[in-house]
Amino acid sequence: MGADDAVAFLLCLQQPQLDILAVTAVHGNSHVDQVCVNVATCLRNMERDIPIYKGCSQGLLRPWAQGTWPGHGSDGLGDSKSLFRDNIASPQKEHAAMAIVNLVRANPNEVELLVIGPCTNVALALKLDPELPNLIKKIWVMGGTSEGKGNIVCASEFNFHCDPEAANIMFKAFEVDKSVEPKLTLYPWEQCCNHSLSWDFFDGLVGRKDKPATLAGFVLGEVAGAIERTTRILGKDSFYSEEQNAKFQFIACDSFAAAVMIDDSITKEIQTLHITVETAGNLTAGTTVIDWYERHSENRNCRLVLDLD
Ligand SMILES: [Ca+2]
Repeated sequence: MGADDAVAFLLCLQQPQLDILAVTAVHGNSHVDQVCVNVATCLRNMERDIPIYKGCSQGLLRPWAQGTWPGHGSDGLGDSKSLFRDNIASPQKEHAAMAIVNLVRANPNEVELLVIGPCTNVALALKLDPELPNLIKKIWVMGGTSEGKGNIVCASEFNFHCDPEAANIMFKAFEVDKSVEPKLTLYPWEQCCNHSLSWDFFDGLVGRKDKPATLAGFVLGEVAGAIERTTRILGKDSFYSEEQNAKFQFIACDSFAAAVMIDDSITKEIQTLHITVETAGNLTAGTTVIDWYERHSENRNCRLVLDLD
């Protein structure tokens, strides 16, 4: 869990219509053990109790590659001292991949997955139980690119680059006939940049400028603290130029995929097509390969979000 994962998680926790069965932790912006701590810390602060399952600490074939973007903070949770709590919840004994299998099996055609980190746990679950795509209701993924503008290497987005093999397995598993609507919706990196929120709006959410301070607003302000120091405030922590800061403002990538899951009607443009992920290549591991003209694929597997309201 990095800072934007935490924002997405807070958004989900604020939706009374969502019945959140579990949180499955995976390597990514933080080590998987730290991810479990971060999830438990968010839950404690939000006064919620949801089972946490610890998953994979590295990719299927690749070691853990921690991102270096400072917006997550060194702990992935904004380096907030105010969120620290004693006696936070420990993960369940079951592995995250087994938990996905068992929860989906126990609730056939009812479970939706929100995938906002590397796809390793999901790929492992799909290999443990190849029937899962028939039993999962929907799967919402933040990752990849729609225009080839990588954010970790030139051609690849972070989540897919961390575990290209897992992302490849996931897309393959959700292939369906062209007459059928795919269950998988992908929210790509470029659409995160295209729909950044203004810092004025953020100030309202976290209870500044005479807006009422809520519990969720307080937690949001803390988990997004390093994002704010990195991308808003010019100074020693600032990662970008003043011009870049002004252009992009508040981008909490994973929260867009969560928002689309919560209300699919906010999408303005979706293209249904076939996607796979490059697993080789010196420069392109994890690159999203899109069959834009449907010349190379017998089937489809993805609803690709290309614009939001
Ligand atoms: Ca993430």
